[in-house]
Amino acid sequence: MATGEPTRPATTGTDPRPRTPVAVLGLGLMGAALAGALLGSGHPVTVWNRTPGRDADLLERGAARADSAAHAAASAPLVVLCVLDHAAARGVLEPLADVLAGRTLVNLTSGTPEEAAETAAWAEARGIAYLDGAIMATPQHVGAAGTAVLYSGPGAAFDEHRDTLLRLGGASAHLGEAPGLASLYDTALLGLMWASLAGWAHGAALLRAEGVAATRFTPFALHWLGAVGGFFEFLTPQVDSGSYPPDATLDVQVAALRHLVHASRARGVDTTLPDAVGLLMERAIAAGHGGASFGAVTEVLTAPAPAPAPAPAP
Ligand code: FVH
Repeated sequence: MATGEPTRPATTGTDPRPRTPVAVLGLGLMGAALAGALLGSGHPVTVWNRTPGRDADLLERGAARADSAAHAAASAPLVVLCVLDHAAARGVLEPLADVLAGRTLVNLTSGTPEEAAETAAWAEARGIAYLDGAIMATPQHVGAAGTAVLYSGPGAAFDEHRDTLLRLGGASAHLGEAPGLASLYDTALLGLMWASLAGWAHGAALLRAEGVAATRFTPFALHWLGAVGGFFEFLTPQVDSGSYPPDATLDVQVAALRHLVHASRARGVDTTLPDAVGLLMERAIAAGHGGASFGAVTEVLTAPAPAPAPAPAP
């Protein structure tokens, strides 16, 4: 059984609310950070990891070690799972069905919306309250007030453990009952991150071609991202309404994009990124949105690509 097994919820500091015991399964970089944040918030924490020996620091901080995942899960009403991927998660969970019944399982392993729905159905059929979650942070930011962990699944399960879950990230939110929502938001936000990082990298490469260091470029990039955030807010009601009155038309913007392609080519900088953005803009223009705002690009992103023009007759 779990050594030093917690016997009752603890309280801590000035916050008199009792601390729910939590079991943490998976002590990789993220799992260890999750367990550490809960320990730091006064929760009794029992930990388990597939490979022994990754819990030394946590034990020193008061965690209890379980000699199996089942013993860890049996130690707490709230079980947090954070392992490599969906296959690993299901491998851990399958043998725990009986011991998890009647408890709340929070799965913070990355996966697809479909995998989340599959695990949610597995859990529901076994009387396990299941929340899927996406951690929008790296381990060092777990537990911070500004950190967001996005959850989906039964609102009652989130409400029951809200205080505990908010101690993993003060900006966390419950997105809705559909189990795949957290993963869908996660992948959408990661897409925004990768596109933004790609845009920054392209700009840094373009300026480096003229001997300008990234340390000079990034402050301007950060300032400009503030304005770009304003563009998001300007376009949001347009995307929801399907009406795109322009601040700058796509016709005007695609002309400016061609300047980026020209400047890149003239400096030997790859144009894959601006070419891809230009393709989307051209498709929206071809669909009749040349006089619309950039928001009209969403119309072609959700529509099938036009069939390629037939090859000209010989
Ligand atoms: N690290 C990060 O910044 C990101 C932030 C966003 C969310 N991700 C997701 O969190 C999951 C865990 O990621 P991680 O960074 O903790 O990953 P590792 O440090 O490599 O630890 C992996 C743990 O998973 C265990 N594990 C792997 N395979 C299995 C298996 N078949 N059965 C049981 N456990 C397994 C591994 O155990 P061990 O190798 O120590 O025995 C680690 O505990 C992940 O979904 C990220 O996408 C992190």
